[in-house]
Amino acid sequence: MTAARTAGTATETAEAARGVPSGEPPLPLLLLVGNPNVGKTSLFNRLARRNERVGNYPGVTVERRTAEMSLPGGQRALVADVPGAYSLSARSSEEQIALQAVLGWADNPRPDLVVVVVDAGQLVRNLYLVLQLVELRVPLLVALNMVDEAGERAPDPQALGAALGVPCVATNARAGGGLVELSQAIVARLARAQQPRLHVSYPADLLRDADAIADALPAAWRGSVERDRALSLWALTSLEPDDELVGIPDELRKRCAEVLARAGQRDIDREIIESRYRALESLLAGVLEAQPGVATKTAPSRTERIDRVLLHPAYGFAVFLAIMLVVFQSLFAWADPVMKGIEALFGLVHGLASQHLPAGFLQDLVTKGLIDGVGNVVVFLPQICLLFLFIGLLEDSGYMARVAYLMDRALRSVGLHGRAFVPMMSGFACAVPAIMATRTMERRRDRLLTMLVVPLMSCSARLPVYTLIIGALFPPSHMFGVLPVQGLLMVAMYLFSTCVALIAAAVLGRTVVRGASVPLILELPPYRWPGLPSVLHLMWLRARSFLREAGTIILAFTVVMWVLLSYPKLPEPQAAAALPVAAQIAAPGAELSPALAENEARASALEYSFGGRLGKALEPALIPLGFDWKIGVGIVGAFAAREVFVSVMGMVYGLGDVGEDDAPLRDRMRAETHRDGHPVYTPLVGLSLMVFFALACQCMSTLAVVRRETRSWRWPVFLFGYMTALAWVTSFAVYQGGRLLGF
Ligand SMILES: Nc1nc2c(ncn2[C@@H]2O[C@H](COP(=O)(O)OP(=O)(O)OP(=O)(O)O)[C@@H](O)[C@H]2O)c(=O)[nH]1
Ligand SMILES: [Mg+2]
Repeated sequence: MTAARTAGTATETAEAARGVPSGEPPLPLLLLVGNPNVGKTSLFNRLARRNERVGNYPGVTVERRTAEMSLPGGQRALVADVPGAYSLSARSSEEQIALQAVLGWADNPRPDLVVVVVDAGQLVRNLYLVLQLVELRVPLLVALNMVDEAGERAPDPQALGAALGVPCVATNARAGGGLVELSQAIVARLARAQQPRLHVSYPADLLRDADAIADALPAAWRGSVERDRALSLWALTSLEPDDELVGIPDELRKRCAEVLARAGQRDIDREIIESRYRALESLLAGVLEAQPGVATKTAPSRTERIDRVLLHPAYGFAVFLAIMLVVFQSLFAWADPVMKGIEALFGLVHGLASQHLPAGFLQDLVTKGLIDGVGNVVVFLPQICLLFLFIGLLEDSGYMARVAYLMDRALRSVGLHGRAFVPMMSGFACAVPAIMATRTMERRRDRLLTMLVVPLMSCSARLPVYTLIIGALFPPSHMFGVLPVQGLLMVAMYLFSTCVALIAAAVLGRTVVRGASVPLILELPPYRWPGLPSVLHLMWLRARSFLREAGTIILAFTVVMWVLLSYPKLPEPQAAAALPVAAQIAAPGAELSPALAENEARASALEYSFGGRLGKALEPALIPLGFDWKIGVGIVGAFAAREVFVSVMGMVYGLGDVGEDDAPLRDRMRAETHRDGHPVYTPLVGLSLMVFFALACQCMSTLAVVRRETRSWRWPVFLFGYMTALAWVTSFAVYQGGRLLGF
């Protein structure tokens, strides 16, 4: 192996990071880098037989991942996948991750071979990064990926490799083409160093500037003259007073500032970029001249033709709304049979448990607490699966990026960074990865603003709550005879949350986190047939995490809530005394029917419990929103995780009412009345409740991830406060406004 190794403690750290027991020779480390959306993770998955997330839009991977792989001849190696980067300027945090991984900075082990993945159809743009890597003299190999898609436009790998002086292999990471050749090239390249051929001629002034700071570079970074020069140019263009790069010596920063001050009016960035593009143009002219017609495209491509409709300001939105409607209506229509099956299954288990367990505390805990509580949540599994199937199909086809394009104006007009789109869309699934996806943004201000509004997007945990309420209070019907009302309401909730998120961004961006917005330079990926395995894999991951959550957090809180709702028990004399009073309130002067008496006795017991008292204590704050104390209990439970609302409501009505014990929750909610006989759940209450759930910050994991990403408690506290206040005020406006209008 010829790769340079850092000596002493640096090597030890590197080996520890590779998980190699001391004493054994370290495994060679391959690093996959490249522009966003070129297929790095697809290649990583192929090489290491992993199943990491891929998607047809830039910025899917946001963290470094390492795995073991085997090479021809039985040799083992480590392969690492990092976020995509257009260059190594390190202005965004993904570029920083890529740069540090390439150079072995900040506790990263230094790679033995950098495999730069290139989109064969986008050569000019992709080669800029290749050129930077060549200049840094890192051991390099080019994987010319997506050759299937580039078709005739793909350059000849031999010719390109010869021009760069770097081995080059054609691959199709999606279908697994060219992998054997790639592995062989990796083995050959690990065994033998090769001098790259690509050379950039920079203006003499620039070279003098670079040489003026070269001796301030730390000794551990330095190498050949070319490498030192490349690092100096990098430092000149990348070091900024507010960058978050660690380990940069003060002397280097000082020297750069002096050179830049001396340069005066000269635009150093431009001089560098222009010189590099000149070098690339002449290189490509050489490579491509053997393939006439490669660079010139004539007929509009399939993607361009589809985009004429889907990006059209009017048709584009119409198609978007139609797609949303189809998606959400099918959540109701298609999931229903499976949901009924799951309900029946839990009913069966409930029945069995009641038969076999002795009556009393244990039976109640197991049947009413555990089985019903978890069953009421798990029943939404088919909808979660369907939602992620659709999200996966839309993402992988490249359509989601078009939605970003359509939304870009709206995003910018409220002061959000154009790149906020990816986190906002991911927010439809779950706020936690969405908040992590804000790492693609360069400025802290943009990241913060996006983090503060992403939790407003309707995540999949809200889906069970919406479905329960819509299913209970809005019977299936059609508007104008064709548009399904349930689906429309669901679309409305999603649009509502998006609009509120945009408005919140506009307000917060002008007050709490001020700053101007940056235009979106979004690269639209080509349309592709979604890869079914990766879509199904995404669906499975989500289903698994939903079930895991149902079996852990939700289960735990359900049990806690069950105990709170069951204890303390109403003392016997009080229970007896409560009856006539309750009956008197319920129907003055009337005979007390046994069913009503039983019902009232249970309601009094519920009110007497800790949970009931908590709900009662909150009732004054909730009545203006149209909620009674029982809903209050559900809302308290939901602050742990939104789905807990569903299980708590199941218990509240299971414990507090008589009736068919196995009647679905939505039927029981529909039948629930106040003591004066009015229904508790009117459509207006349902709407107010959905609005509350859309806007309140009821998710501990979200707060934890904001704390982690901002490294401060200030922002999660602020997030929680503002969202909860917003939820209360908006529900209040909806409920009171609706009543004024006579609903
Ligand atoms: N046709 C074709 N599609 C590919 C190929 N390699 C990857 N893809 C598709 O390209 C898209 C992007 O793939 P990823 O592996 O996520 O790309 P990435 O470089 O890791 O992307 P980021 O993490 O966002 O930087 C996915 O839709 C893949 O299915 C290929 O060789 N041919
Ligand atoms: Mg990736």
